[in-house]
Amino acid sequence: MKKKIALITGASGQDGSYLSEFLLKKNYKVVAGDRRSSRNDNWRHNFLNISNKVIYEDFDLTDIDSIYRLLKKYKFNEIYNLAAQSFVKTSFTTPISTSEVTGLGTLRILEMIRCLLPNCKFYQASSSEMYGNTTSQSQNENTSFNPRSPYAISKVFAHYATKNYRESHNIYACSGILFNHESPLRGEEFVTRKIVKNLCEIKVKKRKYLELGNLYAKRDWGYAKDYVEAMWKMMQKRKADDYVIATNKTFSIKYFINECCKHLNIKLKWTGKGILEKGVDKKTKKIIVKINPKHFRPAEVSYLKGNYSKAKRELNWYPKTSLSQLIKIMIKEELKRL
Ligand code: NAP
Ligand code: G4F
Repeated sequence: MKKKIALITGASGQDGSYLSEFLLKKNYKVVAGDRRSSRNDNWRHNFLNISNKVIYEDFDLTDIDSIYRLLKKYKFNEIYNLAAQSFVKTSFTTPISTSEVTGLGTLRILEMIRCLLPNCKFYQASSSEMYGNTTSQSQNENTSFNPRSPYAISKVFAHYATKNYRESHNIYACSGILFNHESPLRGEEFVTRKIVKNLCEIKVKKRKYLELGNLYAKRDWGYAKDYVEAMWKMMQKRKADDYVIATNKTFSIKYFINECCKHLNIKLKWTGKGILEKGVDKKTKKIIVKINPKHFRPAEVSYLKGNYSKAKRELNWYPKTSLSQLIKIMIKEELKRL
């Protein structure tokens, strides 16, 4: 049978790396759309040992020429659009470039698919950030969006552009509304990896303390490796649709820190309130967690919890890794790196 060809934009990121590995195992030819100008190697692909197995092609979502060139060169069966300026905090200081990449970039690909490869399937990486300031207990495909950052606004634009190309141009275009998902391959700027990395460094006496912003935001955290399977499953349906991918559980940042400390055998005691709140190591009596207001956001998303019933029903997808297991996986790799 002829190999399927997939393009992954953002292939060098956390999800792009796991998805490349997943599709290679499914015998796809994987083309990695790669913004080489930003670095000259890919630590995630090296970690997964896939650098020699994917085909790297220069690609930038802001450059329509690079999209045109790739869609002319390969007869893609599937395109997974994972590229984005994905760090919410930075989007407040770079709102225009974030919209260019994360919002308009998606439209550029959709338009090129319409003109050049109308039979190619398209996956859009939508985000639970789109729910923003939500009042619902758990969010599903029908919950309304109330975005709170330039990043989330761009994702809402891209989400509706995807739906619009499905409805008006008959393109197979689907969106996965993914809640936060983490792994040892998560960028160091995101809160889970930052906590794990810093606490491991504290444990081996390479760091004195960890500084964070809002400890009381709640997130629905899953394991990235489980989530890329859902992306692929969405693309194998007869009819394109949108799906929430989540765990239906939510925990605060403070809970995440406490769990990491348990795994690392650090006995933590919390004292103080507001920006004076601190985590003290009971054994050494040293402050190891502090608040730094520079990590607060101009507008916060306080609560997210995703209802993945539709994905369970229609894709037979469900999360396989608990938060405690995820923390264990992340700590194990972090300690190896140290
Ligand atoms: P990530 O690790 O930050 O990866 C983002 C990727 O996008 C990187 O490979 C980056 O390449 C690339 N990129 C950035 N700007 C680009 C541009 N102008 N042209 C081409 N590529 C560009 O993100 P992730 O966690 O894997 O997330 C994947 C996607 O899912 C993103 O769209 C994100 O917004 C979305 N999402 C993530 C989560 C989550 O919890 N992880 C949840 C919901 C949705 P460089 O290496 O060159 O910077
Ligand atoms: O880890 P975060 O930066 O992730 P955030 O903002 O939820 O966004 C991630 O998940 C989205 C899905 O919902 C994706 F679409 C997006 O691309 C990205 O992958 O922050 C999580 C929470 C926030 O409430 C933040 O205020 O942690 C809080 N936090 C507290 N202190 C901190 C810190 N976040 C970071 N990054 N750094 C801190 O020091």
